[in-house]
Amino acid sequence: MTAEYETILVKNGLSSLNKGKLKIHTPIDGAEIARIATHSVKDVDGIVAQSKEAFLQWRKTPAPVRGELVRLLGEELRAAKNDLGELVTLECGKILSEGLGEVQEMIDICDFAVGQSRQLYGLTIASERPEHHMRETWQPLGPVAVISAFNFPVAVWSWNAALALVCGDSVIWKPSEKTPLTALACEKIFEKAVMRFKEQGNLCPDNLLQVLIGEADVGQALVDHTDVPLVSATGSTRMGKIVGERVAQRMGKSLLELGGNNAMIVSESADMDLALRAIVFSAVGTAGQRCTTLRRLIVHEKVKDDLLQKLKSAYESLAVGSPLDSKTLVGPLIDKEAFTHMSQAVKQAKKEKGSVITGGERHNVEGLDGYYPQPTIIDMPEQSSVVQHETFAPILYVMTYETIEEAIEMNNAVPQGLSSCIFTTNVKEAERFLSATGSDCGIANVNIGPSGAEIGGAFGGEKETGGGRESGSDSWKVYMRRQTQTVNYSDELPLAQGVEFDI
Ligand code: UN1
Repeated sequence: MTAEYETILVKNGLSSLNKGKLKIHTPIDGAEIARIATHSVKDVDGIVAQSKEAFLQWRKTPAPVRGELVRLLGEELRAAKNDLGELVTLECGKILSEGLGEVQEMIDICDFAVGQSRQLYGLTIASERPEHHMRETWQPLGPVAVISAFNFPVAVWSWNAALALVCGDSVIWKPSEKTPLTALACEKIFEKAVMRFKEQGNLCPDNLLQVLIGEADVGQALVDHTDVPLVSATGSTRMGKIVGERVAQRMGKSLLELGGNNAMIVSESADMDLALRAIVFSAVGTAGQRCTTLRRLIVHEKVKDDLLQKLKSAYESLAVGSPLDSKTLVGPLIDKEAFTHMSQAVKQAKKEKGSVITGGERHNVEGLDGYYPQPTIIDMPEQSSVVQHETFAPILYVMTYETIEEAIEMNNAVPQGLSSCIFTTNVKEAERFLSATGSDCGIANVNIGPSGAEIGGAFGGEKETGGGRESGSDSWKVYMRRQTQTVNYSDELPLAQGVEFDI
């Protein structure tokens, strides 16, 4: 391990982690950076029991006071932004600017959740009976399991945790086994916030946040636990189908944020410079490893050749290299397996009559033994099988269209439904894309790429993306139990619907 890596670990309070069976490698050059202990299936019961105990106390804390803890968490994250951002880069390989952006996303959701802590609004409802009150109240739910993926190792946890905490829930976090170090660093940051919260004279239960490190079997025990009313899981559709089914078996709630296969329609009237920049960021950023990554370019046949030519030269000028280097725009894929999937997809695309416009291979970065991908564009005759599939790599498939109706149909003709966008200066096309007969995705943008959403909106998608919504808007409601309350303050007992039942 280099001195630079060592410094990043030390700054995050993670020095000399060299015991345990889980080996962590940085995707930058494959070096082992830590060994850590893992939990086993038999630990899960105890962890859930502790979480439940924490919940039983925490739910009694007034919501705005719970918000104060999250405010302090936001402050601690501000202080830790640079260090944690570097750790994100070291552990998952995204470029430093994106690592920092990810921590900013955490800060943003903390701010949002603090405001939300004073706005857990219910309703008062008109009762059909005289001298009766009806209302809808949102109550804390219980221990919430958060299963996060390697590609947003900390932000997605914070979307869930910040809201769950103000809603009165405790949190058990199972990070990806590829990125547990960032989770351990966040646990330490959270502990600092708890300490300051207590110094202010507030009560805070132990084990409000617990990090559970382990493989699929440990995750499964958590998912199956009946004392965990909500499982929020981010990852592949394959994983989500297993989690969703298991949680449904025990009638729990799940919040699933799964694969995307996001498209951009580029109309004849589009501002091509704008489109070009948006395409490159959203298709190549994070080395194509966002669930919101642009994977399908649906371009009007009249502008295709020109756009492809510009794209090709933009792609070939991109700096591929160490994500810690500020000039780099494309870092490594997470591991060898990810590169194998990329190669298989390129091979399959060729079989399906695609022609590779640029890229397709591993990029050799002098002195770094990581899996650096060449940003890849493949011209496809149609949205054949490989295009239907989410491959977590910087591969952009390009198809053409003639009419806007056809383009929208193509946008919707995949199993996933996360994000989508159109580049156009034609208001009719834009509004059609945003209408009930337009994009079928959870996110639909005009003149903005499909990735890089702000936290203020609800984040998530339809179909195989899993249907969950997290982060902004009213996503907080999933972390609470909705209760309909009716109070009779009369001397009579009128029954609803006029039913008579005299005894
Ligand atoms: C993910 O890839 O799981 O919209 C989340 C975006 C980010 C979040 C991506 N704000 O691209």
